[in-house]
Amino acid sequence: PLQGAPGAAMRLLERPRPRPGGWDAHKGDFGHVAIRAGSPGMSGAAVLAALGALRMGAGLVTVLTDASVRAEVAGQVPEAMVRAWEGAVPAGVDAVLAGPGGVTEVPGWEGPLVVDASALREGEGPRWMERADTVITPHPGEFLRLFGPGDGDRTVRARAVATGPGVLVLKGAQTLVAGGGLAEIWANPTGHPGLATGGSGDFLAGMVAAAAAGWRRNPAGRTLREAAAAAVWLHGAAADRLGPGPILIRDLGPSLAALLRDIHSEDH
Ligand code: NPW
Ligand code: AMP
Ligand code: MG
Repeated sequence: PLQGAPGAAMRLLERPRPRPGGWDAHKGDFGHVAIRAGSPGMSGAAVLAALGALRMGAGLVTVLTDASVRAEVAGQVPEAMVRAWEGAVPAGVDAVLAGPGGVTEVPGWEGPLVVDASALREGEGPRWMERADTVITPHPGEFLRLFGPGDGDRTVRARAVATGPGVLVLKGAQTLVAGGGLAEIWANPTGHPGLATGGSGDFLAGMVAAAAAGWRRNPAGRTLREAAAAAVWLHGAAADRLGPGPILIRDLGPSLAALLRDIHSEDH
């Protein structure tokens, strides 16, 4: 059941609807996602984030990774361009994801940004929530690292920290979406504990980054918060479609593809 402070404005996310030129349009409308991810021992996080972005429909994905794992990542995702990180985001990128797989620094990038995993550094939560065009995707442990301990349940805490323009995706069962200038909290009804396994959040972060790139290409459609929420809903629904029980995260890819095909064909 949903928990929240008495009288708190809260509602469940609904299935996102396709819109031409929106987050779920043809791949050319989605734009170019750069993924700053991966390090020795954690190249898989970069691979899964790239797959999440591509399955969400990103037009182009460039992975910017540690030179030592570049070939490993490239071998797993031939659809993505994979380059060694050289200190800057290449020209033409619409949205950047930073953090999965041990990446702690975020490049000097002013555009749409998704911050996840290792880039969610201690005490830096308030700074992210003040940044426009930004989505942060902490799990509860990362949330604690970002914002420190506080009073109240996670809904109360999400509302308390998400007062600026940044978007907060607080992951877990019934992931919360907050911020972006809206007081209402959204709770995600999709997904199951099979998602609680390595790589799940990395795949989601890639999906959110693709949604952010789509938003950048078509800002008159959904808001960034709505785009992020759509990715959260689809990530859970792709898991639901695989049935209950443990999930191999890369299987979310084909499941998401089938789900998007259904959503598109119902709409046309
Ligand atoms: P505890 O002790 O487990 O209860 P970290 P990470 C807590 C990469 N990966 N509710 C947890 O608490 C990621 O991308 C790479 C409450 C612990 O204190 C990152 O870069 C993979 N608490 C890096 O690994 C696949 C929770 O948070 C701390 C919680 C580290 O990411 C795996 C753990 O957080 C992984 O994605 C919850 N639901 N969840 C790859 N194949 O390359 C966690 N905590 O230390 O940031 O560890 O999330 O594994
Ligand atoms: P991470 O911890 O970064 O790998 O992210 C885990 C992902 O799995 C997030 O999208 C969570 O919302 C999701 N997840 C974890 N546990 C559950 C659960 N019990 N029910 C639904 N989704 C979950
Ligand atoms: Mg994670």
